Amino acid sequence: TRIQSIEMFRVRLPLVHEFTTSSHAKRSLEHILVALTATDGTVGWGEIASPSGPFYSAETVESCWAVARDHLAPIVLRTDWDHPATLAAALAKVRGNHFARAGFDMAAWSVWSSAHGVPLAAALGGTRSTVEAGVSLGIEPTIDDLLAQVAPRVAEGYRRVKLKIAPGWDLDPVRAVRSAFPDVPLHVDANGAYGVDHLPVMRELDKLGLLMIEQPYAPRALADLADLQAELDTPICLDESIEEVDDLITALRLGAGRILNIKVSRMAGLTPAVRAHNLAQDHGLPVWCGGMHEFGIGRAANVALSALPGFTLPSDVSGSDKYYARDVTTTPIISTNGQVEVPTIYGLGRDPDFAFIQANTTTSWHSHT
Ligand code: OSB
Ligand code: MG
Repeated sequence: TRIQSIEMFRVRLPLVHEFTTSSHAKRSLEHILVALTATDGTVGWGEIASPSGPFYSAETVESCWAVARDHLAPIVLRTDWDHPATLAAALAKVRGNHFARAGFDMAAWSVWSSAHGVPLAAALGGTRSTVEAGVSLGIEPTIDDLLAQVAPRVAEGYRRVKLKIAPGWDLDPVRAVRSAFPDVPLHVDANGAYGVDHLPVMRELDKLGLLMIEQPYAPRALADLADLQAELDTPICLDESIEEVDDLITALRLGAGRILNIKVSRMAGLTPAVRAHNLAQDHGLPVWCGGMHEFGIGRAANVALSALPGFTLPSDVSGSDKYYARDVTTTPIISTNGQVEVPTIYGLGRDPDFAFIQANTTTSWHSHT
């Protein structure tokens, strides 16, 4: 396969509800949509879902845009590939910049699965026809505000609720949700905001019957995470710590966690995400698919990935409506009673709404052979 043309669109969409994590708050998101056109006319879309600021990872929308334009697009235009893994290997000559690379890897999988007439999920090795969806809820001004966010999601049938925590917003809100919704599977995500000095808080969290504690310590603190896991009954789930399959090998050796959140963006695309899934499965480590508030393109890729057999825990693949009044695809992703259908049509299974994308594009860029 040869790509003859690349288009990029910086698209800004407002969030229906402000989202706050341990590091920052956001009201709207700007993601970069990538469209690749092969010489045979097949088009594939991908999404670079980087946050605007360098708080989740070192990348920003600006850094993604520059790296995509100056380094990744030229590689895509000059590489001849028969499988997306070949293109991913060429893109991996660029170190880091995983969100930017993920957009192109995802678009290559879209091209490949369309050209071969197979659904993306099947192309990746997926076996499920529906995937289980959970929701991720941000830090709220008050516990009552948080309970008001949890109630409708539980009523909608989401399979688990994840609460963002940070020092000062942890035991009280989690206990309040636990007692208001005693049967809802619950987990917490600290985005690395704690450290070894917070062991007493971790011990209290350990008593709350949580499914997991996601990324309690900083991304590189694998040795301390291993010590913490040895102290706790609750599984630690790794997110920011695992950017490379090699990080997962280290984490498995150390025993730094018992669950893995696989994010397409964080891993640099679907190709390494599938490899991480396979390695985790070999080691009996349950995985689920994390999100970056993706628009419909990246969200469709997350649904396809979640169809792989090792994704045995509910993924952050909530319906588009949880974040956006209107999405960039002609049909939104819908969760019904906590289940999202895996498309059976070839390719990504969602069509971009081109007029809507253009209407919300702040900057676009085009390059061709
Ligand atoms: O850690 O999982 C995270 C969003 C931005 C940055 C980090 C994270 C998140 C989420 C969003 O939790 C989950 C979703 O996309 O539904
Ligand atoms: Mg996380």
